[in-house]
Amino acid sequence: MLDYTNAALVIDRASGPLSGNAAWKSPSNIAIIKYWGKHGLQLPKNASISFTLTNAHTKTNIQYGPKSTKSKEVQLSFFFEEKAKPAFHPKILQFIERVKDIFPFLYELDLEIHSSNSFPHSAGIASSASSMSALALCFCSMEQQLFGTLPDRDAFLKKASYVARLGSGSACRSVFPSASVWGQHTDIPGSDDEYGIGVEEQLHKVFHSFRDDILIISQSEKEVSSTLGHALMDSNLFAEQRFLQAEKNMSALLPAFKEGDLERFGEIAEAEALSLHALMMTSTPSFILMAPNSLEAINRIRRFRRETQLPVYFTLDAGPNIHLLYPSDIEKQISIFKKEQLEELCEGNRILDDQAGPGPEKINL
Ligand code: 2P0
Repeated sequence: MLDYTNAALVIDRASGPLSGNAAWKSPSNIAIIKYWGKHGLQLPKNASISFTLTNAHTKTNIQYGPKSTKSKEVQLSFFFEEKAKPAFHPKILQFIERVKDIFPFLYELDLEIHSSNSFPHSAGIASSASSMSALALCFCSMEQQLFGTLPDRDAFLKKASYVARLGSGSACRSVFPSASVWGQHTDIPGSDDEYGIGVEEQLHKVFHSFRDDILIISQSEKEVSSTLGHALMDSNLFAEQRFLQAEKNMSALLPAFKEGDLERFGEIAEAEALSLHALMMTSTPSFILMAPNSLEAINRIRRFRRETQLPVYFTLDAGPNIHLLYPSDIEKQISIFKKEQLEELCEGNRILDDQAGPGPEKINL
């Protein structure tokens, strides 16, 4: 077990200036082997692997200064897209509470947080991975600025991933380029339940810039919160089988990732997405998170693949939107397919193009 608690990280030991800012741009990610079911403090029931996205990201800037009151509470003001959003305070305060022994200095400063998303508000896209990873990276930068204790890049990212996990499980996979594994798995040396690891070097290069275009089938809010979704696994009749299935799928996916075996990759990606939805359908209460157009898109993708022999596949998150997965060298053919057959299935004909990318970026202000 890693122990990042550090009572020495308090302001009277700080070596740097007490005012400053820390800013990061951090991406969302899309899981290919899904995390669904957790235990303890944000620990996964099975290992998962995801592509780190590029265009879907959150930018967060924390301006901090000496605390202006004697209150023991965290002094926070939060702005989302330049508007004060006190409604977001409880979620951020809960996150800070969870990391209070890791970053005790957060309680000794005034914090003004500005955040914005690159993707539209009402796109039905979960923002917890990008927003929580951006916050975690900012907290680590503040530690480095105030105490100089995180100079090493690998140690910095490992801690950021650990901390991001405490904000939202999937967020711990957002801090590495191309792809990340979270959760202990026998086939992956260094994998751990407490933080994600980067696995870019284990991917064939066809996957380095793999496309993930998001078909916005519905832009409404998620019907099932991830908290509820994970909790439903505690009583799902198929849970134990599911965790075994995920483990096997990971073992089968890793060689496909290494060799660039697109067919095997696609088969596993689709099976994982449909299993995730099957689990929600068989939970009590039960949820059907696909919409009629999700199913129509899946059928069209499979038909197009059969007819053209092109390696285009899909995955889904816990919602109706379809993620279209394909290698970048067939972009032209897929662009025509999207225009002719998929756009009309999307709300406002909306498709957000994205791809695996370089991971978070520090913003120097
Ligand atoms: C994943 N999802 O692996 C899976 C697949 C959605 C479907 O992780 O409660 O927001 O914050 O740890 O990470 C969504 O759940 O859940 C999720 P919490 P999270 O990406």
